Amino acid sequence: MRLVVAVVQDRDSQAVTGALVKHGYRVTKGSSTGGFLKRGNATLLIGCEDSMVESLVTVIRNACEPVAELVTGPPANTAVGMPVSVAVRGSTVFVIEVERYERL
Ligand code: 2BA
Repeated sequence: MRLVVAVVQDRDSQAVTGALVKHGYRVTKGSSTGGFLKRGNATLLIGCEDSMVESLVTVIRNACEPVAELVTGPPANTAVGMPVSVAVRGSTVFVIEVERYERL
């Protein structure tokens, strides 16, 4: 069993969760905020069998905007007033081994 944690951009979150559910995955979506740009994003928790992880990553990749977004401007709420130019990717994915999984 694995727990996949995927941070996706707000604009892609509905498409990604919809695609995951359509492909049979169980998903929990939480609202989150990126620490650098202070923009809203979504953090998805998906528990699945090891053998399903690769196809899960493919589903996420296909449901996100393919082109990384270039944001130019100062990150909000920082002391640094300098504009920044960063490429925001479709998704950042972590795969964690699960010791125990129960649905009670
Ligand atoms: P943010 O933290 O708001 O980061 C937005 C984008 O700013 C990042 O895009 C990256 O291109 C850039 N960036 C972030 N931290 C930076 C730093 N210390 N110096 C220079 N540039 C920096 P992505 O890498 O696509 O990340 C998108 C969002 O995914 C992040 O939003 C954050 O919410 C999450 N994320 C990415 N990597 C993470 C990690 N290692 N741990 C936890 N969350 C992560």
